Amino acid sequence: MSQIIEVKVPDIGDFAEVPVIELYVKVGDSIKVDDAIATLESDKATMDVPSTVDGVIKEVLVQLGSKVGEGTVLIKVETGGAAAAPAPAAHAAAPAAAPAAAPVAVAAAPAAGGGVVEVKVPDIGDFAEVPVIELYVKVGDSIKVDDAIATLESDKATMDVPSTVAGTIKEVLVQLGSKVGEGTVLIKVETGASAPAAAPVAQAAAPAPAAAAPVSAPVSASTLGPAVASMVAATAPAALAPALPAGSKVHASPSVRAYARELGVDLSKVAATGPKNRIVKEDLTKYVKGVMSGAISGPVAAAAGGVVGGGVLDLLPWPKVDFAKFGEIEVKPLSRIKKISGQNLSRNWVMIPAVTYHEDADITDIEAFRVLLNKENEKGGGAKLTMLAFLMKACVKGLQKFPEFNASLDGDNLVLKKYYNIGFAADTPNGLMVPVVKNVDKKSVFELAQESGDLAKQARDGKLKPADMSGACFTISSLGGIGGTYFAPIVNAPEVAILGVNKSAMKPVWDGKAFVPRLTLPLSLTADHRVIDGALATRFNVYVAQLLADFRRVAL
Ligand code: CAO
Repeated sequence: MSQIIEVKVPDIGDFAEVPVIELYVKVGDSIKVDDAIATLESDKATMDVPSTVDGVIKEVLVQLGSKVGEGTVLIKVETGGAAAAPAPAAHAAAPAAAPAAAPVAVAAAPAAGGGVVEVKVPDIGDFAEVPVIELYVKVGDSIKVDDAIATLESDKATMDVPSTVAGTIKEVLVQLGSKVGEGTVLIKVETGASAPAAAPVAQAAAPAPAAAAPVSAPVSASTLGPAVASMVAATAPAALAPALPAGSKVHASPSVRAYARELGVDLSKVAATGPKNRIVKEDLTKYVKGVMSGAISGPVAAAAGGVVGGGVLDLLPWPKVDFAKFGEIEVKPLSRIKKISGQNLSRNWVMIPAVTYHEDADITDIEAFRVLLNKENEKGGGAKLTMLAFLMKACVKGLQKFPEFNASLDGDNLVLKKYYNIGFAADTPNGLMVPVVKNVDKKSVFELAQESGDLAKQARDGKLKPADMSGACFTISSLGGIGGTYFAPIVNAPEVAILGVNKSAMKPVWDGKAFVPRLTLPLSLTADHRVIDGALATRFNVYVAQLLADFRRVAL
């Protein structure tokens, strides 16, 4: 039985009249739990309000600029009979994530005539250990009241922490990934008369180029992923003039920032059209389209002017063919999963300079061992051991030996993870899904077989939850049950490598005296060349093959 459920603004602290500055939904949209409905902006912070239900939107009760407070109904959603309605009224299930937008109350007032003032994390609700996912400041920067210091991300929302004072930053006490809570000191700022009035080194040293002046450097890889950047460079060898003067702070909601991070776009290059010079999602989309086509419009266009269209790599529009002219056709919409995974795959294919490396692993002994254990197990009724489970264990050992594989690129930094979660591609009737087995290093091969089997079943039954598909460090794509010899899997960003596996086959292997039959497993490792070079990738492959050839090594 379907029902209509209201989704309301959760507890957002003491604010009663907070404007809606972005609205992501319209009547007729389908929405899932945690999808953003709108962004609200108080004096001091912006916050996304996520949906608490799955369903189809029947009514949108606010518009851009509407003033809302706790309990304001944002949308009415028709939930399907099968839809998991976590609570009859949305407010009951209001995400605890609602970041309390309370102003920074804990910062001391700037001392008259100057002094060093600490700026702390304000009341952010019940969250004590919220990671810093973006940091916008460094020592020596000058900062104004309301300039963003950092973005924090809880389970359900992201929020910017603005400065409450103006001055020069003397100390930055957190870094990317630091866990913070209410009261954590983020920065120390020298305020007042003693603080330099003018912009400090970073800004003074980099005057903004005039928008119309061509710049000689090519488009930087950090502007947009390197593959895109190189396409643009080929088309328009002039660099893009920044939309903002170098060093300026950009204004954008957490969701826009997250989207920009996903696309690899430097927001300072994007021209803002939103209120108070905010970058809205459309600005970002327009910027990316402009870069992709080499026809940047607005303030950015001037720099590329005169060059666009001259290159050999101009992107052509997707071919539009009237197939019916040539014979009978049937039009079938792509499944939702195919649409989403298609976008991710395209981005990863275009933006990651990936190389695939092949290796053969001798799995004669481990396969015999697996078959033996499964026979023994049949009697006991235990979980069936799969090659995938052994592969997971071997890969984690590889990640531990070569930590660059257990990493993600974040701008100019490499984030090295100390946990070992492995995603695996699962072929489902609706398309490709990647469930994630967590803490593989702490589980036995039996547990891994059981858990990956359960997750693969849930994937096929369409029952995976977002949490089951997040947090992977590395992915395995096994086509071994189907066949094939080798293939080139696409890296699942922001991971930096993926291992593809095909069907094992008996092959003659020279042992120094004679050819002997060995069961051989073809491995295909694709790695992001920005992080992993060919020598390292081959070392990883050789190591994993060694572990599979003699699984006792995993215990060492
Ligand atoms: N070589 C030879 N045989 C293999 C093998 C290999 N590398 N891997 C699995 N097999 C065998 C299994 O032992 C099993 O045989 P039995 O039934 O006789 O025991 C059979 O093939 C079927 O295995 P499976 O594929 O169902 O199970 P799995 O645990 O090996 O894999 C899963 C699970 C989820 C990885 C798999 O079902 C799947 O969905 N694979 C597709 C992944 C995919 O689509 N990748 C492409 C992504 S890019 O487009």
